[in-house]
Amino acid sequence: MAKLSVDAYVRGIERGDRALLARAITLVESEQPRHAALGQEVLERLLPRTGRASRVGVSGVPGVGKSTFIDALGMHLIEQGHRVAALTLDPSSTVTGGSILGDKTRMTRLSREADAYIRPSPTGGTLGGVGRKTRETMLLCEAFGFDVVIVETVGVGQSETVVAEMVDFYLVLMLAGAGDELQGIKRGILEVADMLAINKADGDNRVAAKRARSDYAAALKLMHRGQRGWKPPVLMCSALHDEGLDAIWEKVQEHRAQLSGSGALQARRADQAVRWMWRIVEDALSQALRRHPDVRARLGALERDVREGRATASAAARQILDAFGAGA
Ligand SMILES: Nc1nc2c(ncn2[C@@H]2O[C@H](COP(=O)(O)OP(=O)(O)OP(=O)(O)O)[C@@H](O)[C@H]2O)c(=O)[nH]1
Ligand SMILES: [Mg+2]
Repeated sequence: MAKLSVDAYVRGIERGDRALLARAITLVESEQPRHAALGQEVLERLLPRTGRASRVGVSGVPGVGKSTFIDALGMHLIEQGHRVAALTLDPSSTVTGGSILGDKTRMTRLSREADAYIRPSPTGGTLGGVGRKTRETMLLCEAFGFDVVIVETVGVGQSETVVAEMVDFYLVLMLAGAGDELQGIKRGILEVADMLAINKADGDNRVAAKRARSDYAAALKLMHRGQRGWKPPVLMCSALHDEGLDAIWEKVQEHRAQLSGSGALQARRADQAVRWMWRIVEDALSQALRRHPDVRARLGALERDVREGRATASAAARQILDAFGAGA
């Protein structure tokens, strides 16, 4: 890749050069410190152009229909004059893995649109790193002029919290008839969701979807969530048959209007930015610790001692921290 200056990247993105957007994202994602630093400079320069987009997270178990949903919703939004970026974050796959390629093909309509941009977010590295890159990619897309950024993530493990921490609106897609266990739905996801939508509410599945809808609505009510005045609604849709998507988007806008009016949107983003800062710090600290020669020299033996009951976890932890020079 020929070297470009920070200026060239910034100007390229300002004038809407998609190839340069893609290259800037690659820089930000890079594991190579020099490239990553250049990416940071580009991002810093573009920061004033960010912040204007609607940031929406779409989560749910594999196969619930996230990509189909984003494809269909994205088309609606483009018809309304929006410009849509869709980022996919899947901690269980790598960029070269099948599922990412699958995502491209599953958003077939959106991927042909000039006003849309689809980009898989690489995983690998630590979780904080994953979230960081996706978040920074989101900011680059905003600076480029996408006014809706949708982040797709499988709602398992910690990726859901990482994504919830970078969006304005967190939508969880659900299936009717599948047990909560199967859907990996823990209390946690219900706590961060701004809306639940029962997808595949079509054909024979419609009745079950209605039942699931009232069950989840009741479950949410019991939780007494009204976080900053917003009560997460439970809707139904069929991404495949393009039903219920307008109603969902209306709710997203209602949420935005309500939170902007009260200043809660600014507050949410401010909290997210601070938490993001800490994630980066904690991530860097943990990497530095694992790389530290004195720590590395003792790690294997200490882990074995803990595993086999010769040392307590706290005693071993203290030795690791001492070796790192951070013992208290
Ligand atoms: N009947 C029905 N099928 C759907 C609907 N939405 C998606 N599907 C189908 O469900 C399958 C999975 O859809 P995807 O959109 O790839 O699901 P996903 O959640 O993105 O899956 P991963 O990215 O693998 O986690 C596909 O065969 C879709 O055609 C729907 O509303 N109704
Ligand atoms: Mg998908």
